Amino acid sequence: MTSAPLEPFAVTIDFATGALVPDPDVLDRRLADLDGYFVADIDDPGVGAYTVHEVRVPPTGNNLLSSTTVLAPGKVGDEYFFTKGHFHAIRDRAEIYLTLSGEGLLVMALEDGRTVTKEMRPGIANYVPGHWAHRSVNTGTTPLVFYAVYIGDAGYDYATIAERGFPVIVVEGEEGPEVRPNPRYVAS
Ligand code: S6P
Ligand code: ZN
Repeated sequence: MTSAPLEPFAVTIDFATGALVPDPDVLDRRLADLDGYFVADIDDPGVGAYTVHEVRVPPTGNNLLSSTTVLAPGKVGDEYFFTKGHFHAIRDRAEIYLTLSGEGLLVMALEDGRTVTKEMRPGIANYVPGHWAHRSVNTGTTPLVFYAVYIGDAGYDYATIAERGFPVIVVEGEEGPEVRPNPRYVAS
């Protein structure tokens, strides 16, 4: 069955702030929402971690959803701030991240524990194939802003990451960011 055509439209993206015009659906994540995700304890749960600004489109398999994410700089213990990270509920759904400002790392993991980490900086478009969980990490001192485009029915599986963690963590080392095994990772 084919659906009726949508009306073409455009949004304006501020590359520095991630704000959209129009910007009807903004999700606000605080450190409290990341309770249990970091190795160290969170000092101040009220601190803002990231916002997600969604372009409003029906979440169906014939559409492309998109959003900007604005991830604050900061650390909990030695770990840089990150997004929760998720598999897509429909596992094989792919996604593209285009970094607009800031710097960071995109950590991706398969369910068997294999990981790939890629640089995020303005102008880099990262391809996240289906089946790879993905988490963005802000390793810089300014907000990390990126634009994500994904298949509309991808959905979210947060529970697997919440329960098992990612196989690796990103910490501040002597000479910059280091990717290390996550001591709290629960292998399958
Ligand atoms: C959606 C896409 C992004 C993230 C956003 C926040 O498939 O990957 O829009 O939702 O970066 O991360 P998270 O892990 O909290 O959804
Ligand atoms: Zn995703």
